[in-house]
Amino acid sequence: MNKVLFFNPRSAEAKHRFPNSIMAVAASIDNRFEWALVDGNWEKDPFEALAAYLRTGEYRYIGFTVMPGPQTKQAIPIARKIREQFPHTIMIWGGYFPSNHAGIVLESGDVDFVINGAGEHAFPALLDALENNKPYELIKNLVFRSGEKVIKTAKEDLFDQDPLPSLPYDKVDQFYPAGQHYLGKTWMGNRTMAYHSSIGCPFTCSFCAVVPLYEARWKAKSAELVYKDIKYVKDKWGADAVEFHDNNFFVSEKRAVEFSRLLRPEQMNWWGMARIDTMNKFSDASLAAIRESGCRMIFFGAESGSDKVLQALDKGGTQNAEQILQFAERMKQFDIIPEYSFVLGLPADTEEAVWEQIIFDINFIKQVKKANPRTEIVLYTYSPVPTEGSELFEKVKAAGFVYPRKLEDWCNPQWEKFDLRKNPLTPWLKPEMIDYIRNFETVLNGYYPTASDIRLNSPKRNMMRLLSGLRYKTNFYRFPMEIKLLQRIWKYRQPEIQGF
Ligand code: B12
Ligand code: SF4
Repeated sequence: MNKVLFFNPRSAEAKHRFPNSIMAVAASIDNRFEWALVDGNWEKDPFEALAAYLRTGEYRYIGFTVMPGPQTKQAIPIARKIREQFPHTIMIWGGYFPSNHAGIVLESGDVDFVINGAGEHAFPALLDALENNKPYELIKNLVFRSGEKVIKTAKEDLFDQDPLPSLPYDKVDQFYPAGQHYLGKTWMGNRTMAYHSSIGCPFTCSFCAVVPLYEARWKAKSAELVYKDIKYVKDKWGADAVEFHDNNFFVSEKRAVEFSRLLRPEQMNWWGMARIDTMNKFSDASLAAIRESGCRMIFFGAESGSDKVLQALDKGGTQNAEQILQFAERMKQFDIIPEYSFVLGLPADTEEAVWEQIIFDINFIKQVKKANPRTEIVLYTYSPVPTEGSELFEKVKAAGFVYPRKLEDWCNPQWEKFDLRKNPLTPWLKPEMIDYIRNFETVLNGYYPTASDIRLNSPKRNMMRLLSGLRYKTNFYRFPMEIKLLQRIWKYRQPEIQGF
């Protein structure tokens, strides 16, 4: 039987976490195929590490997981080298980048198959077909080339998560001892683990990359199973905090509360992502139970303070500006820090309208801070994802925005910045607007330094606040060099780039 080699390209500079994407698909073939893992986060020369396995001649299949940004930067050139030096290897990519950009990935000629969305059924089915020379054309969630054509098969319904095979923690530990590699020091704990307890999201926000993959579907592991996995990692490797990487952990109030009750005796801090309108419906008793179990901070997509923009973003219809402010206020009584992300720089009919929206949202963010100064703010600039058919994406295309035409172009520094949602190449967003947003961000981070930076002690925080106060209060954000200098010296962290 041929073996399978998995590659997790470098995704962060530090604080590496369990490669959950690879672990989910590796679990699905664990009892049928021998497999090995190369984690680009831990290899000086990841190509060499992969090549060492491939030279044995035992590995016919190689699976890459690729999210946009830094992972593409490592994945693209390495895939090319593998194609050149090991041409008989069958290369299969999965994850958000290839799922959303399958055409360009396959047209490169370096990748043979893309798994579009969930891989737990599609991947073993594909390997079975290839091993046994059977047709693969009817396997769901698959994209491949047939001559010059790119063929996308039907999407599979999301399946129940509990019956899936257990995550291969012990096997991963053999390649990269988990205690030293996958539990990091964060503001929540000394040995923070990452866990992914549900797949997809039931909403259809028009700017979000999750929508084309999971088409408004969501399936979760039961509270018991999530607890069992976390307890396993705690008992075996000493995890003392958990980051939930689910797109939307809190879809079910019942599950969140059940899980909280189970976790409470373990005394672990935790963090997850949610929607404001969903959580605002949670009872006070539920929110209290969640906090008592160790939940310290929750990430919410606030997106904008304008109801018109929220509508254009298709935020589900029930989230509005008033609610965003009130909810920030409500979280104070539970001592849970709300972490609000905003998407600035959406397309509008005129340049003035783009400016107006930016200034409006910046002022709104200041209102949020007034309502609850502990609210953490994460500022993104809108980087289009191909949410085909949405009004927003139609507007984006009409404005002349185009994605790179070749896979290797995604490695250009400008497209990397696009992925980081810091400096998108959208035609309506002028450089001075980006400067304005980034300068405001610097002043905001100076006046309200993030609670998640464990290196910033009180004197440093006070110093930054003092330095930024006048600018913040007078809306003067231009050239905040003095704050930038301090942030550089103290290596101020940005959660959205450097990991949660
Ligand atoms: C963890 C994570 C990170 C971490 C990386 C962790 C680390 N320390 O190494 C950090 C914080 C660094 C990060 C950063 C970024 N991330 Co990120 N990240 C995630 C997150 C939350 C979880 C990924 C994960 O483990 N999923 C769990 C697995 C089980 O799900 P999955 O990946 O979808 O895998 C399934 C399928 O896709 C498929 N599959 C996946 N891989 C493979 C491989 C093979 C071979 C096969 C067959 C199948 C397959 O099968 C799996 C099981 O069904 C996702 C959101 C999410 N919930 O997935 C965002 C997400 C992938 N990130 C995203 C982005 C944009 C980024 C950034 C580029 C930008 C940003 N500002 O956020 C930065 C890059 C900065 C940087 N320095 O790397 C976006 C991608 C959006 C898009 N346009 O496609 C996502 C979807 C978040 C979002 N909702 O917007 N990220
Ligand atoms: S609620 Fe969040 S994860 Fe779900 S579609 Fe909207 S932005 Fe995406």
